[in-house]
Amino acid sequence: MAIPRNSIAGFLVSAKSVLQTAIKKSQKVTLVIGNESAGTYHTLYNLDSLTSSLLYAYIRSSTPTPNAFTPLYIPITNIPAADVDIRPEFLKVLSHANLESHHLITLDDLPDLSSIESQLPPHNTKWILVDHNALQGTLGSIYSERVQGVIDHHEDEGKVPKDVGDEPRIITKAGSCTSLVTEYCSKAWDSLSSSAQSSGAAHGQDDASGVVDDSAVSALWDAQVAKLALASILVDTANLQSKDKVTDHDIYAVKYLEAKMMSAPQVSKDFDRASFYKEINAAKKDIGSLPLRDILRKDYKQWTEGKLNLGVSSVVKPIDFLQNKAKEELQDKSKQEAFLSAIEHFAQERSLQIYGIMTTSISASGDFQRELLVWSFTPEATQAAKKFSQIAAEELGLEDWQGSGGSLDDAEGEKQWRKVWRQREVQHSRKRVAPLLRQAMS
Ligand SMILES: [Mn+2]
Repeated sequence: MAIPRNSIAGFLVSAKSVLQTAIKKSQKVTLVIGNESAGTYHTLYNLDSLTSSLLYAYIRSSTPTPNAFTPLYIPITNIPAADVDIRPEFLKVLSHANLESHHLITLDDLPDLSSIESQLPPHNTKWILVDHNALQGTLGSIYSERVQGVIDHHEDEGKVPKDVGDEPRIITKAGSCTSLVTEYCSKAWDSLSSSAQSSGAAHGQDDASGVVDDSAVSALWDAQVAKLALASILVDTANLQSKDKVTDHDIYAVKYLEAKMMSAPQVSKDFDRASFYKEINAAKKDIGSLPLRDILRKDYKQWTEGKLNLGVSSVVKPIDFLQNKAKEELQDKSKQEAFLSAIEHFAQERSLQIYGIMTTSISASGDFQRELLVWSFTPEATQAAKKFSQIAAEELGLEDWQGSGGSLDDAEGEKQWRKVWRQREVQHSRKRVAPLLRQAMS
């Protein structure tokens, strides 16, 4: 039994309420989930995971197989609700499908992790993985036996059973997992579009469309979902220009999704692939409206070496921007004081002995540039930080830095130590800088 056809927004509203009822009344649920954000350590969860789960759940719920575990597939966005708002590219993409962050079903909508086993017992659940193929973390420890289906473009970890019944077990190379989901769902989606079985009741909910007949409504809903999916594929393949990423799956999916969009003039009339790609990509860097704390935790990783905790934030704006941001938030201080007190607080919240900030930006003359800040807070950490500045100086091309508000260095003390550099060897990202810091700590 298929659920009545609806817009993606309407679909998510019903799916959220079905999940709430299922938790309360101990009913069965089918959950579709993307790559996890790996707890407090880093934030991998990206657009591809989001749109893969939305597309799969939306199409499969409208066209379930007769012996499906449940007719409804609920897409779980594998991050807390608060983490949606620190991803401007999510908000931008969602807006193209008439969605807002509150529509998403996030980890906050699952029961409290301490009681999750009692409120959402494993035998009541079936999980489909998209954009990864091994359920991780707390969810993995409770539900990994209940995974019965996967579509992914990472290396097969062999965790998903070979026999997954009516669900797919597709793990193959593609630029974007969303391309594989599109391909898998295309037949079902086409039958859905052609039957245009939109429910009469749903018309009232579709406020933005202003259309009346069923096929036009259905075409608009299709186009909105297609645009969501398209955004991920374009971002993951650099607008199909990245030679080492693009596969035939991606090329097929982009064609397919654009055709779906073209059937709804409201969506397709101003559409241009290159400018759409540019718009979504620009949104990733549009962090100006976020509070400083969210900017620092948006792309953050943490490690422990011996007794020392190290945290490193990567930021797509220069330190001057961060100082001005801090000043806006703490107006009675100078911008240096405001910035330093904000980042010290950030490090304290996470019990860090060493905190680093790596920035990337484009200079006025168009050059890609990097800055690196390292701050140690204890004598032991200070030894490590000084050691880092010696062993890494040459490889990273570290040069003294001065911002518009002057130097931020405090390189005299034994207890605390702080230094900001311009990093001339710009090819080295956190993937290289963090190991160098950890090496100095051990
Ligand atoms: Mn992916």
